[in-house]
Amino acid sequence: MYICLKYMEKHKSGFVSIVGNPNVGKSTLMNAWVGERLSIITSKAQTTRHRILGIISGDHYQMVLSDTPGVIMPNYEMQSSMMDFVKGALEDSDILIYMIEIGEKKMKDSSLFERIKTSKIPVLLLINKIDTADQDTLLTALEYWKEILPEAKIFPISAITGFSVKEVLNYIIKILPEGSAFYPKDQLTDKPERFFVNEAIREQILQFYSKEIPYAVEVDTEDFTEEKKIIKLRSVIMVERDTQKGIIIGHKGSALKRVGVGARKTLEVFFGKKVHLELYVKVNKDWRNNSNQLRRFGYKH
Ligand SMILES: Nc1nc2c(ncn2[C@@H]2O[C@H](COP(=O)(O)OP(=O)(O)OP(=O)(O)O)[C@@H](O)[C@H]2O)c(=O)[nH]1
Ligand SMILES: [Mg+2]
Repeated sequence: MYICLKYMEKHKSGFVSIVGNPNVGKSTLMNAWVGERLSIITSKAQTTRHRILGIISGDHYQMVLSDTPGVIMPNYEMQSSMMDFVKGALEDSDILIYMIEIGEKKMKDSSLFERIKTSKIPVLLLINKIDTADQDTLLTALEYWKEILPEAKIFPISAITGFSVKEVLNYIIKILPEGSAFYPKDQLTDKPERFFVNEAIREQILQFYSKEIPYAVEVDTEDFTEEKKIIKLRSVIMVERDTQKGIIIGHKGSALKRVGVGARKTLEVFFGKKVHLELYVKVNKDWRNNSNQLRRFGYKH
């Protein structure tokens, strides 16, 4: 009797987390691998505030990626919750991706870095943004990091140009543990549709407003009604103070309108449908330090 080995390939699955300093390109890499804009990307630090799963499945594997907030030393309760997402991701991963950008020397929280350094699971160190550096800078970085993290497998990559992005994915699939799938094979993420609406609006706010404004903002989508040809949305932009409300709205509502138009365009591509978006602005005093509000917005469980 013949048994064809090809068809006996064992199924692999595992949790893979991407952690690192803010703005190094974690979300850019996750989106490139998943092939969807699951995480918002901006040039500002602390763009990602939640742990966002991106599920990548093939016939013989499933890799459950976690994109996480950039590591910081928290000033607000919200930021402490963001760091709890990072710690949670470190705790339940099978494989850890520690992403740095070229030129970077250390993590913003040394105790978290110690955990990565002494981690019992495989660690991949991805040196991102190599499209911005010359060969000498890269060689210096490789030598530096080999000494700091001798156990890690190091890959220089460019998440934006795609350099080595596929190779790293193939390597991870190779070392995933054996096991069955955790999620249905056609599922892409754990987050509900409203989450992506909130994030698309926050992305516009991060892009358009300067200084503290984007960090004082939270978005809550109160109504999500899907009809045959259109999705109707009503979302509230929450700020901490009256002065911030005025800035968000702008002269005769012009600034708010710009946010709405930008978010609508993003969401029409994301959902593949026409979108009608109504935006409101409300003051929610000191929400970043209020446990109940943080629970309501999904920062605490
Ligand atoms: N030149 C270059 N820029 C990159 C690369 N990858 C990401 N970026 C840019 O770096 C900035 C930050 O990217 P994100 O993916 O939002 O970074 P992040 O690590 O998720 O940031 P946080 O969510 O704030 O922690 C954006 O402007 C990206 O376009 C890369 O390979 N090369
Ligand atoms: Mg991010």
